[in-house]
Amino acid sequence: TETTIDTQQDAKPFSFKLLKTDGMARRGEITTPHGKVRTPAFMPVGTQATVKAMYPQQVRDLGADVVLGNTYHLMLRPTAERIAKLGGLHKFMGWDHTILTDSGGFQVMSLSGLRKMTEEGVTFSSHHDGSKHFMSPERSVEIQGLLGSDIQMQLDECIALPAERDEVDRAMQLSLRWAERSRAQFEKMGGPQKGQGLYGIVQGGDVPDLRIESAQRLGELPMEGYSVGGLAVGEPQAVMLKMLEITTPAMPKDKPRYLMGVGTPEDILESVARGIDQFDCVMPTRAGRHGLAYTRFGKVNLKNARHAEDPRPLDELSNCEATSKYSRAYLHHLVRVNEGLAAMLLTWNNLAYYQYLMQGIRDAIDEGRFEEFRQKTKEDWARGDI
Ligand code: PRF
Repeated sequence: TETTIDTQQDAKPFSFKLLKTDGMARRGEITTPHGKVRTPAFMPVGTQATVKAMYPQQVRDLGADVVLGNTYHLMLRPTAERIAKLGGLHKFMGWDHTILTDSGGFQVMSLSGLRKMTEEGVTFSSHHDGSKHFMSPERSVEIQGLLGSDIQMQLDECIALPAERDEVDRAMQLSLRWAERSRAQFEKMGGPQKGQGLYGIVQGGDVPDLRIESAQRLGELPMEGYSVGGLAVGEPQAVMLKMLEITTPAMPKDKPRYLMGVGTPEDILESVARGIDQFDCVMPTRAGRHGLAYTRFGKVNLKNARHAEDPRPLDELSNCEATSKYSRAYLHHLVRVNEGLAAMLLTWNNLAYYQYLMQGIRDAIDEGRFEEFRQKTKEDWARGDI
């Protein structure tokens, strides 16, 4: 008989272990070809194959197990084919841990110029040079496979709120059909054999029965995980939390649940309390580049003149150097003169705070004191920075 060595067949399958629950909050562990992801997890955003203003090793040292990349940006520049030729996204960006990629559906809607949506897919013009491109559920999964993404997203249609029920229904049904096509392509690409995962995306806007239908029908498809999309798109926070309360009980219990593009520290805490396991958001990185620091005692706007002669660090008890070593006066100065180090230090601080929050959440669930942790954390934020 013939012996073949196929390393891809040896890959451990994608898996999710639910380790502990505390109320609706869940502690878990995802295993991908690039290691383990402790959940609840915050995934720093690395849209253009970089978490802006951070070295990959710094992101890792803060406790991130996974970063997010974007199909939309990378397909335009430097292209998925070029990244594949260079050995895949992990090698390209120097990140040897898990990578999750968004499918491009959301970015096409929010960033591209002219676009035309059909059953087949979406034709759009690049926000760089106006060049025309086509994205289908199959093409999106193909690109994510070329990138070598460990956790891939189906192509979906996310619409802004408020919207008419008929429009929400149409986009949700289209997203369900695209979920099936994405799954077929993922299997064709050998994703399961490589130990990768494909997540379906629940849509349904702010319409309860559409959310439930989307979650249930998506749950019948054999995905490695399920995302909640179409929230944090213009609706009040209370509406988002209400939708989560309705949606998560209709989702599979034995698979990870990812709330896309969320959010503030408070959004994260409240969403964990409603059964979410994974998050991503540009908030900590973008705010860091705009002079805003997240701390245990809420937000600090370092542009403000009140920091000009303040010798205190942001939080002397933090083990992040950016947070504990540099004075507010210095950070204020760097922000005011628009130095690159301002973005570097504040992004570092913000990602450190987000990962500190996630570790606190995980420990609290492990020890069955999530509710107490939630109250204490909110009290600290309410106290404000003094
Ligand atoms: N779909 C996809 N990506 C997303 C969203 C979505 O609905 C959101 C909505 N908050 C953020 N990112 N594919």
